[in-house]
Formats: sequence, structure tokens, C-alpha cells
Amino acid sequence: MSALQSASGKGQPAATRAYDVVVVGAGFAGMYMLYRLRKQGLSARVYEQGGDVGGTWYWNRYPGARCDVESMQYSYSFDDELQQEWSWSERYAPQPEILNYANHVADRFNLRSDIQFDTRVDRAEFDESANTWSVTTSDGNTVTAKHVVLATGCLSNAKMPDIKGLGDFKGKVYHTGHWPHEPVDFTGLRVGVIGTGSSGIQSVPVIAEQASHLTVFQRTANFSIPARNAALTDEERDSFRSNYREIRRIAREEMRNGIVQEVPDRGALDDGDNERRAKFEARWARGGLTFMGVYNNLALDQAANDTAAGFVRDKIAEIVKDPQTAKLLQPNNHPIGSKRICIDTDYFAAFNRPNVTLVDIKSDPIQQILPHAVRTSAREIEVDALVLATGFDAMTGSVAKIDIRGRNGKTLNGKWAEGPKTYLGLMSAGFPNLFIITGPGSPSVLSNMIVSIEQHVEWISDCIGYMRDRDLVAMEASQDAEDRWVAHVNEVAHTTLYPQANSWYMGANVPGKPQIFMPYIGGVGLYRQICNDVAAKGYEGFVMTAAEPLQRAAS
Ligand code: NA7
Repeated sequence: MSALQSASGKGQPAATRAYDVVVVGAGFAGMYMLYRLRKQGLSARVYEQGGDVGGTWYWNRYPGARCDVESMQYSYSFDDELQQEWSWSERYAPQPEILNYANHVADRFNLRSDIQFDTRVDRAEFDESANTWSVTTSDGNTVTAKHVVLATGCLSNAKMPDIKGLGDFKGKVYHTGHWPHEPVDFTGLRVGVIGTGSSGIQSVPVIAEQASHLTVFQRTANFSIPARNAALTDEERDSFRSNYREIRRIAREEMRNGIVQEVPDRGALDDGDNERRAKFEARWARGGLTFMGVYNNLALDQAANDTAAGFVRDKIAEIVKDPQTAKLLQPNNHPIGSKRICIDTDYFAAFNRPNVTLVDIKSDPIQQILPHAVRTSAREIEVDALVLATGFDAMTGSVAKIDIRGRNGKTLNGKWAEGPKTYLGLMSAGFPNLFIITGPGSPSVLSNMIVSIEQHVEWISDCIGYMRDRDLVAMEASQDAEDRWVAHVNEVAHTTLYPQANSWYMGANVPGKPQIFMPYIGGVGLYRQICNDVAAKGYEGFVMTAAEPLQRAAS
């Protein structure tokens, strides 16, 4: 009996259902994975812990939440009708619109019938005799699958800060990464926001408009560039739509981060002071992530980076009227871009409002949360509600929550105790037939996620097709290929300024997490080429196991 037939489950207890593939997560990665697997005629079951599709855009509903990649480029490219028919309203789509888009895709391709919502995958165990995975879910069921694909997302495991007394707080506590579905109204309330990463920076100006008073607790000042968000015009949309084929090709093949933009031909120190300042001014006026693309060495050369960092610090001083507040808001402990640069709408200007106060918790740390206040070493600040914009256990956090056991019963958590180890970010030695989408060791969070997701999904589905065509029952990364890739990822990271920052790229935001630069910084174009070459050479660096004759006859 083929897996496809047995997956129909006719006459079988649910506990023995067998699928070709189990996919964990129904965000953009899981949805496209399902679409591809179905096209290949494979049976697939997707488990999603949320109540609907959308992944990060399902959970991150905080005020002001937007994508920092421009909407026309933050969308699927795999179906031309889809990209022609969908109409983004703004340069940077707000979270509800991105979630609508995810729902539209699920409806359009009828994806929900193979997705089980409100269900976590708790455990996945590889059965070496059958070459299948046994997957146990939070509803108590166990199914088997030839392959498991972790589409668990990179920023999906919200991190609660370990602050004394948090449980004693009498008001409402919200985490930006786990925001309620019903509207939250801060009107008339004294609100405290803890954290000034992207989520804090996006939400502060919006909350400031509602709250009677807003106190922002900042541990590390962050670089942020104005988004210059605006409604998209028909001309802008049409210009993308009529050139999508070429735009997508360039994003995939030629760009380091999967976002189409001008490629700089010089370093920051190749221009004189006036010319450089004029270029930074032009990018600041244009707004958005491409600020960092004005020169080709901002991520590589400290002196070059200093010019961009200094420019942004000057801008902060121009915007923020109180010199002491401005000084606190000027980042000074990491190179610009080494933590993910933020894109904001009126963040720095919000501190000119009479109802917004900045508290520097580096010099005046939070000691305790009291029932109605935050107590720092110097004062007690009364608040009615707390917003924790404290980020995520990024890249590995959601994988670590699943008890994954590979060959010889070894756990993935045990193997990754000193940092994640993968070959190409796609597989980890000792864990056959287990794929990771945008995993550590791939460009993932250093890129336009949808570009990287599409590349991984297509590579994985091609790989599964290759195995099926050749009666291969198991595939895994060789230890040697993995070791070489881990060393390469690390080596490339250390040619840049990125490892200098205590960032979530490094795992530095989670106490006790090993500090290793997790994403691959070589660029999506080069990375795609490497993955394609590996596949063209019969999956070089992977070990394939053929089916036993008996197994072949039965399948
Ligand atoms: P980030 O970027 O990880 O930011 C988290 C912020 O919270 C950051 O300012 C942290 O300060 C701060 N933080 C974390 N833990 C604490 C504690 N215990 N006390 C005080 N302050 C704390 O998460 P975001 O959600 O903003 O953004 C994540 C990504 O989503 C972003 O990069 C975009 O790609 C989208 P720290 O810097 O660690 O000193």
C-alpha cells in the first residue's frame, strides 16, 4: 500500500496514519511546502499551533506591526496569477494586510483541508528500521511520515523576559510576538514598553498616541531609518507587475538579501565627506532598508560603518529636542546593521511628545515589577499596562521546543547544545529525511524571507521527488559535509562586522544560549548556486539509502 493510500485513513485508527510528509507550521513556508507536495502527488499533513495560517503574521498583531521589506517584493512569486491579482495598498504592508494575503493564498489553493490547526508537534522520532518518522502531536495522536519538514519560522518563539515580579503585575501584560486577537485600547492608560528592537520601535509611536503616558524602557539604543511609508499608486503597482518575472529573477540570483535594489560600486571612504553625506541624505529621504546598500563595505569595514552610524546619530540628535534623551537614543555599542536595522514611522519624534518618557535601563536597571509599577534602581514608575517587546528565541527556539530524536535516539537539542549545526541550513547529520526551511546555516533572516522560503521549498520538494524516482528511502547530511559547511558559515560571518553585536543573530539575547552567528551571510544568490550545484551533483554531501528489495516491492 502506498503512503498516499494509507493517508486516506479508511478503516484505520488515526494513530497509525501514514503520510509521505509531515510539515510543521503553516506560515509562508509551510503553506508553500504543502502546495508543492500536493502538486507532486504526495500526501502531506501540516500541523500548526496557531488557529489559522500566517505564522509570524498570525501572532505579531501589535500596534504598528509592518514588514520591513517593501510589499511588492514581500510576496510569493511561484504563481503569476497570484502576484498579478493581489493588490498591496501601501509601500510597507501592515500586519492585517499581510495576514489577509496569507488567508487569500490558503483559500485560493484550498490549503486548509490538509492543515490541522491548534495542534503542536511535540515529538518526532526516527524509526531506523522503517526509515520513517513517528510524529506525536499535542492532541495525543501519532502519525508516521517518510519525511518531516520543519517550517517553524525564525521569529516565532516569543521570549518572555526574566524580570522579578512580572507575575505580580496587576495590569495587563502583552508580548508583541503573542498579541491578542481582539483590539487593545490603551486610551487613558499609563503604559510601559520594555524593549526597543523592531517591535518596540514600530509600536511606540502608535501606543504614544493612545496612552495617557508612555514610558519606554531601553536597554540598548537601536539604529532606525524612516520607513517613508505611503500608499502605493497604480503606476507603482503596475510597474512591478509588468516586470515581475525579471524582478524576481534578480532578487533570487543577483541580490545578497533577495531585495532588488541598486548595487553599490564603491565603499564609503571612496567618496569625500560632502558627497558621502549627500548620498546618505538621499537614502534617508528615500527611507527603508536600502539605506545600508548605499556603499558596498558598510557591513565589512569599521571605518566605513562609522560614517553611516555617525550620520544616523546626527539625525537622531536633529529630531529629538531634549539633548539628554537624544544622547540616550543614539546607538553607540554596535556597528550599524550588525543588529537588524529597524524601519520606523516617527519613532524618534515620539520622544518629543510630553506624554513619552525614555528610561535607560542600562544605567538604571529594572529591579522588579510591582503590582502597579516598574521599579528601577533609581525610581518607581507607575504603569497600568506593560508591553514586552523583548523579542524571540530566534532561529532555533521553535525547533528546540520539539523533542526530535534521530539515529540512535540522539536528540537534536543535545546535538545543538553548543549551537546549531547543519549542512546548508537544510539538514542536520544524524537526522535523516528531516528538512528545515530557512534554518540556521542558510541566509534566512538576512534575506527577504519569502525569497529564501521559496528557494528552500523548491529544493526540498525536488529532493523528495529525486528520492521517490530512485526508490531512495533515506537521505541525510554527511558529517564531513556538515562540518565543512558549519566552518564556512562561521568563517564568512567573521569577515564582517556582524558578530560584534549582541544580537539575536548570535543567540546573544537568550541567556545561556550558545553564541554562534546563525544565518549564512554569503548572500542568497551565491547560496542558491551552491544548493543547485549540490543537487546537480546527485546531492553531494548527502548520504542516500536505497530501499531494500522487499520494501521496494511493497511500496
Ligand atoms: P529584538 O530585535 O530582539 O528586540 C528585543 C528588545 O528587547 C531589545 O531592545 C532588547 O534589548 C530588549 N530586551 C530583551 N530582553 C530584555 C530584558 N530582559 N529586559 C529589558 N530589555 C530586554 O525583537 P523584536 O521583536 O523587536 O524584533 C525581532 C525581529 O522581528 C526584528 O529584527 C525584525 O526582523 C522583525 P537588547 O538589545 O537585548 O539589549
